[in-house]
Amino acid sequence: MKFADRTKFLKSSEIREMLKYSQMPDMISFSGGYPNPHAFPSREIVRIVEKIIDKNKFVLQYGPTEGIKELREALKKRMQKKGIKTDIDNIKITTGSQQGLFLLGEILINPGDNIVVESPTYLGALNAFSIFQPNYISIPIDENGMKIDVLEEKLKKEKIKFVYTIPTFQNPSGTTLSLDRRKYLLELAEKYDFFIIEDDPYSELRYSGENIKSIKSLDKNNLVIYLSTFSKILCPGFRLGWIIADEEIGKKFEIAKQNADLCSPNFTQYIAEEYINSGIIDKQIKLIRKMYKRKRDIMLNALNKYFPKNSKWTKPDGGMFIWVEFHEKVDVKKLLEYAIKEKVIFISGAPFYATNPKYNTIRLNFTNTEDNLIEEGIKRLSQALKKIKEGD
Ligand code: PMP
Ligand code: G9A
Repeated sequence: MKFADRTKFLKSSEIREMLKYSQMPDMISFSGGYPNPHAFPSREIVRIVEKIIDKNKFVLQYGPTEGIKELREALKKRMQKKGIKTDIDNIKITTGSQQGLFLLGEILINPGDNIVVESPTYLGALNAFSIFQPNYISIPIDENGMKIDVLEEKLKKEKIKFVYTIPTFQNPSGTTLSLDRRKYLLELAEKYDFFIIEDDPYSELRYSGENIKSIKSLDKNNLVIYLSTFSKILCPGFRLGWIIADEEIGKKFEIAKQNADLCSPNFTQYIAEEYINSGIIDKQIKLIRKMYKRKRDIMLNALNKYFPKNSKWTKPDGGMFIWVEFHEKVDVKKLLEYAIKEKVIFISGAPFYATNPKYNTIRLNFTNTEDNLIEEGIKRLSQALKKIKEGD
């Protein structure tokens, strides 16, 4: 056998697989959670590069594994404004949050360890963790996020290593964990001695409702490992994220990162630092919110207009996704085949479940489609739905 035994647990990402379809001419893609390219601050990036490239000899150099100090300082201040008090030594820059998830899996998961995930959850996290062979415990969600009372019942019977949660504008469902549940989760983490991995790429993208404190900002005992990313507030092409963790985890994480990629690019880190310190970031986030709010509303209206009344969908206050649950008889695999013919794509819901997938669910991204094509795409999807019903 050529490959290592653990490659049995390597799973390819449905999001990546759909990329080939999204590049076809005339295809309307609601698949990948891609920011809108019009939301990238391209001109500002050019100006920043011109400003720093000749002046700073470190911009094109290798850098420290934990990330450049200047960016960690800028993030420390920014995090403080969000109620997260941290020292720069506890902040580690990552090559996207995806790397953060993978390296956390590497340093925390033993084969067979119980880890708790939301049901559904971000499939990229499941794929990153799975190679380390955890035993997944899935906890259902409702419109207020993970059902913490169901978690508590599990905890009475089983010891767990950590809970992985995307509490704000979750990928894939768009739902948000209520403040009460955040507090309740923290109480359980203390009582039953486990970590919380709080994955927070979307909280800056709020379009309605009131801000809710991050779990990390409520955490007095260093039980929360926090991850965030520049992918949705600057651009994913930079491949930059960060984690905030206590000293012990941070040190081990840093060594794992040394071995993975030595360091994240200095080039993009210096640009990100200037993007924060110049204040461009806040203007840009305002613009992004305005654009995405409009797109969310167009998609919700179109769903109301075209989708069958026996299906239901989430109404997110932010983020990038709407989660649809069809009538049980709808076979989403078939729907995708018909949808591709109608020139519209989405991501099937099943791969977002660690256990017991619901095959009648789909995820719709609303950020990367032109306004005038969102309604058209939903109309095409409803036509595909009608066709599978007719057995066409
Ligand atoms: N976590 C979640 C919940 C995500 O939705 C994503 C991708 N959008 C990531 C992590 C990875 O993001 P990135 O590597 O681009 O920072
Ligand atoms: O679609 C998402 O959830 C984010 C993007 C992931 C990817 O490009 O694989």
